Amino acid sequence: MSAPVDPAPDYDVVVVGAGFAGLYALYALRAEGLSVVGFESGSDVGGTWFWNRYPGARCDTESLDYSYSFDKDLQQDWTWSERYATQPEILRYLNHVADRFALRPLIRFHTEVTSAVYDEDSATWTVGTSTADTVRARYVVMAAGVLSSLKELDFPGLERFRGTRLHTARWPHEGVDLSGQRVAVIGTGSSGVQLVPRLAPQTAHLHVLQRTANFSVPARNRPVLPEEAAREKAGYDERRAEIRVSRAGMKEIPAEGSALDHDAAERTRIFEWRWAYGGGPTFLRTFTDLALDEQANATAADFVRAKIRETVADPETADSLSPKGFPIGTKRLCVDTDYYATFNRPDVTLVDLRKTPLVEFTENGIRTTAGEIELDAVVFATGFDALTGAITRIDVRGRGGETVAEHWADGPRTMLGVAVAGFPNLFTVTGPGSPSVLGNVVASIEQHVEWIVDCLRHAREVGAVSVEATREAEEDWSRQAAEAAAQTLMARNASWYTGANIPGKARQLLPYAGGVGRFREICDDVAARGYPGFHFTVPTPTGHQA
Ligand code: N01
Repeated sequence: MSAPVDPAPDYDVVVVGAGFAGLYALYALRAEGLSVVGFESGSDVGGTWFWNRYPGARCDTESLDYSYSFDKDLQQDWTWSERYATQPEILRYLNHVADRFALRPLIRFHTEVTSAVYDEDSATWTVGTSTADTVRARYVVMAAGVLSSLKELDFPGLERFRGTRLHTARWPHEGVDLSGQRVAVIGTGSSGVQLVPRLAPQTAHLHVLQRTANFSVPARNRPVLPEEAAREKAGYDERRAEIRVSRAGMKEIPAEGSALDHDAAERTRIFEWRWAYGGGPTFLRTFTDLALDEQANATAADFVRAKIRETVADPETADSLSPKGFPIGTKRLCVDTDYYATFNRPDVTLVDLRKTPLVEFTENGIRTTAGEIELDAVVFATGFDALTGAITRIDVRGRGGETVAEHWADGPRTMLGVAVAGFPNLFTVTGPGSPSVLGNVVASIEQHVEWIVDCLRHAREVGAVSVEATREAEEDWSRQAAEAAAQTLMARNASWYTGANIPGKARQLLPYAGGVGRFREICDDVAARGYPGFHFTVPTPTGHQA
């Protein structure tokens, strides 16, 4: 490490992506006085909420929490209309943020970042794109999303199918009219479960192709009443302060102790109350130990299975819809409005792929072992290469030409989910090894971006041209993340949380399971102690790095 340092890259920072993370990174870095440019493959801002326009798409963290806290006037001026905002409303919000803070001019749209190569001599990144655009920057901030890289569609014979093909995460912006058509939805995760009740009333017949039944709980969505909005806004500072130190980054109804401390009747009464009034994924926090203890977890799983049997009229369909063989919540809990009841419609058929596996696509539909299903359209709700895919699909090369994909071949290793050893001046927002998807991701995005800005300020104050996580720190954090994972049931099950949905992907719990509040404390402590675990390279007076 001793070479002249190039003083003049094109920008201080390149930000990849213009969703919640990218927009806030652009805002905060510019406010720090840094020159920034954003690249976004879409034609506009929004990220996840730009792409996932399928009917029924909405958030399952309460809107009051799933929104930026960095600007008090913004949070006072914006009023959410529903407890859980729809995709169009969240996209309107992000457009409002982009305009209000004049972020759009910083972003080059229709431009996908394809490569980022670190030059050790000049301590800069050269960022290549799908257009002719190439820029050189001191830092790169990856804000490309945690659920944005699509899982490959590897269905036999797919190219033969002559009907319409749709993907929930690439839904046509002009919408699509499926009325009177024979449609199949493949996939029953969060996207499929939201889509199915909305498609069923339109289509002539809807076939829901389910490989693994997952648990779903009711959203209990409702309008936000004006007096409620006023009350929440008056107490917004306290609400935000509370969620910053919370386990999941959102306001919650307190848990009722251990599930095993109550007798069966009392436990059921408490579950019933949550089911009716709680709403959303906080069902998993009805008791303190549902995510940690198999016996406690089984009480929640049994409760939801009983609800499915109560709701679905046909016992065989109810049985197929009942998840088996894994604890509730170890695959991301789904949140729905009328999902199970939709299977009581005569024009909806559940195709249980465990009983009748999908064989191939044909010209006219899909063949399972039970025969051919004739279709006009197929919707893929088949998921993502979560947390790592958006980074590894880019040719990111650090020291010695090593790629991030190579570095993570045996599973992602990071320092605090924000930095990767051997990749100086590269930051990942809500990357693997941070709480990320295990809670309100917007709260985690703000925490990570603010930490990155503080770190870059520190680099400037000490005159550093590069900052890099050390290998020892990365190893140590990976060990701590693995220890936190080992406390949970989630780490033991096959799901996208553990990389199991992508063939060949190394298996480990991708996010940090120690909680949002605890993670913030750890990050703040690292900053307060002058960034142990990070190496800051300061040029010597001769213009060389040391
Ligand atoms: O994707 P998923 P998603 N043949 O991976 C099936 C967030 N989100 O888009 O389990 C047949 O969860 C697969 O089956 P299996 C949220 O974090 C939030 O639904 O692998 N089936 C599964 O059923 C969520 O978890 C909201 O056996 C195949 C489904 O496709 C994450 O995004 C809304 C298959 C994929 O489910 C991803 O959700 C939407 C194959 N070859 C998304 N391949 C909110 O509510 C895959 N499947 C906030």
